[in-house]
Amino acid sequence: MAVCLACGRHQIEPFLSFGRMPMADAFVDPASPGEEFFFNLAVGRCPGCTMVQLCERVPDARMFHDAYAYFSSTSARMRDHFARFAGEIIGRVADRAGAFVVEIGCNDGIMLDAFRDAGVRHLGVDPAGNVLAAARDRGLTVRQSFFTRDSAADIAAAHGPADVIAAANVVCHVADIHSLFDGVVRLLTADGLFIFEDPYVGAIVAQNAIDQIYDEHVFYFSAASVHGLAAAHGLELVDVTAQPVHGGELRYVLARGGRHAPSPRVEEWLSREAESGLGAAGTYAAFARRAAGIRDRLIAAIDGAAARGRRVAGYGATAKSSTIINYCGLGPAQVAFIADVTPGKQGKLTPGAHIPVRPPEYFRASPPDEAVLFAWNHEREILAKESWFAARGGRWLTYVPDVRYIPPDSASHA
Ligand code: JHZ
Ligand code: ZN
Repeated sequence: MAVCLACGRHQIEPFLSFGRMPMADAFVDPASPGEEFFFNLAVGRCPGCTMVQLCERVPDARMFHDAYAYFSSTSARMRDHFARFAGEIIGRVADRAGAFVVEIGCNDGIMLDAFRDAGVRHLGVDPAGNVLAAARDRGLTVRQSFFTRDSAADIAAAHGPADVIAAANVVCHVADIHSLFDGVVRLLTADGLFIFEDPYVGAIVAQNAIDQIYDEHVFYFSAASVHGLAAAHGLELVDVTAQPVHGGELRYVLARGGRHAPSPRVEEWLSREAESGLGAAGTYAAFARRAAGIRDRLIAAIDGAAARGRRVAGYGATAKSSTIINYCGLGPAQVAFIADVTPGKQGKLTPGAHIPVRPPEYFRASPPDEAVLFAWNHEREILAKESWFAARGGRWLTYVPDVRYIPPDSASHA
């Protein structure tokens, strides 16, 4: 039994176990397969602070290294999202001469571009050398390291305090969350803001997004759990807004206690969560039961397609897909290949299941009859890009919030 990483006071209560799972971004090179690393993927809830978190973790250095598989700039819609996010930050610091913005986990620089263009002093911090090289090539100022209490002190000494510290899809990845928060407290100016966004556990539960659960996602935040975490570090949650990306996220704005008047939205989110029972054990027990149903229906849909002689492939070799694919026990016999635009994933095999990853050109040259949309959070972008697929009779299959075809199944296909 593990102790809660957030409050350190209670044993986590596991509510969903996927069994032995590979690392979600550990694509296998068929030329040098090596030995894959497996761990027990299970999530639990803290009965004290309600933080949802992994019960067992993979060491950081195994996940975030110089061959990191995910490049943030692969989605045009996400580029727009981050341009808007950066625009809001630039608006907040516009009146401060020499303002300094730090982004934790900047990846290939998808958000920092806007600071460079606006002439705002910035620093991107990321442990993964390969994605950071892409950011450096874009003329961005970056530093290769994890963001910890020590590296934050080094950054403060070298560059001065930060007016804004931003992070997107990063804070929920950091098991040593107290080191990260200590670092934020050290680096932030007196009136500075720490703004971060991550998948919202309320959206994961509401949408049955079971594949958001994988090694890199250590925490599944709510307004209530972030509120508690902030308070433990003398910070205050001063704003919360919903973001329609990655299946539904919350963006949290934190400041030193008493320095910024909180928006009424904070109370609204906290009461909404309390009223809906988001922190309650029963919410997660029910979620775990629905997970098993989705697995069974997805296997049935894919087996049913094969029984009708239809060829099935996938689209988007996402980190998320590792969970659903391995949980369903799928392999290349069921899903012939997965199309993905990321050059570093192409030619590789998916973790555990060993489904080949191919470029989208292969999907176009050799289209399947049915395509499982593993990048379901990019549905609009991908279906628009590949509109020819449905037009020629291809069918998209998704499993969020439940197993269904897009557009809905019709008798003509049966
Ligand atoms: P996408 C990663 O998760 C890992 P993943 C990480 N842990 C995290 O939290 C989120 O990102 C932020 C491809 N694609 O965004 C690119 C196309 O091929 O759902 C990606 O491989 N064509 C940091 O991997 C994948 O799909 C397209 O048109 O679950 C999408 O991955 C588009 C839009 C994407 O995140
Ligand atoms: Zn706790």
